[in-house]
Amino acid sequence: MKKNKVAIVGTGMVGMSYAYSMLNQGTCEELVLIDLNKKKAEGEAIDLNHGLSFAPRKMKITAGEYSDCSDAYIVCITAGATQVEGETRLDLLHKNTKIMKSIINEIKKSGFSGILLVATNPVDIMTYVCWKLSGYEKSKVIGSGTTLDSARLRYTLGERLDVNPKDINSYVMGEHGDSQFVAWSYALSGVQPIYQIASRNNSKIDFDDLEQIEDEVRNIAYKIIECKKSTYYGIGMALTKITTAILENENSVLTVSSYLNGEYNQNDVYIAVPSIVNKDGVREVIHLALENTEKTKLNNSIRIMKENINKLDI
Ligand code: 6V0
Repeated sequence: MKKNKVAIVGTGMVGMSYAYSMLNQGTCEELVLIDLNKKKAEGEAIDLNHGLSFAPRKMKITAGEYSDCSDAYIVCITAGATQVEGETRLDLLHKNTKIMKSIINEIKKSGFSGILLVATNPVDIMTYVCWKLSGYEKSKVIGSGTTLDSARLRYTLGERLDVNPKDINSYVMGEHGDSQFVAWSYALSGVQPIYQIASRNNSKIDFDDLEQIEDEVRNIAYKIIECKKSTYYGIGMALTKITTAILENENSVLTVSSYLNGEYNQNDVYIAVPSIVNKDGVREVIHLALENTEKTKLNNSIRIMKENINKLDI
């Protein structure tokens, strides 16, 4: 296995935003683009190669076949149908399960033994589907989960508090979808609990604002889809961060979609919870002692995931 090789399956808006972000950040040494539409992958590879003179490091970028996954360290799946206006992420369930079946079959045939990163929606369920169909280790199949939603939260809180979003340590947990929630009891701006900031007189935010921010983060994808049909730059950068955490063995805390095996008193489900990500995939699921209302929200998300998984023929 090559330590610095990434393959992307799906060279649409998400796949290519991810590829472009990796090119700009010099995330890997070798990048293979795979798509049902081979011409599209070929054109994208040529276009990206023309940016190499301006990139921070050398990168071998090619359009390829599934057999190219055999020695990749990471294969990221971004292929599939997207939400159209009025559709939720869960509406994509059956269409994308069918697509995952064909893709996983091909990836397995290649002999791939690295880390599978899934971005296709509904991402928590598609990650479960990919794990189940592949038979790979649980910790080596990871969904992008709410990594993007947590970044949206950090940005929004950063703006409201006038603090660098990198210093906002706050997480969105649960489904990457309508039942997600913010773990406010663990939210910090730098070292200050957000709850403490919100309860102060004359603070920049109060408790009503927290509710409004949580709603805004949950629903912002619908606004983007209404304005420009789909969302891709944010997820492209979120996938790059997860990739860097893996390739650089960072032990970064990210709200990826992880398999629960007793954590949060739950089993046999993939859901977004803060997890430590390194060269082995998910090294550890962080089991937070959530407040009762937060526990109820997480359990609700998990119930929705399980109900939908039960509808699938996998
Ligand atoms: P897109 O731009 O339509 O690209 C999809 C690509 O997948 C196209 O190039 C297709 O040719 C290709 N494709 C379809 N079927 C197959 C197949 N069987 N094998 C190989 N390639 C195939 O979609 P976009 O890139 O915008 O979105 C892709 C997926 O990402 C969708 O499911 C989105 O809902 C999802 N997103 C996930 C996010 C997250 O946070 N996890 C965020 C945004 C979008």
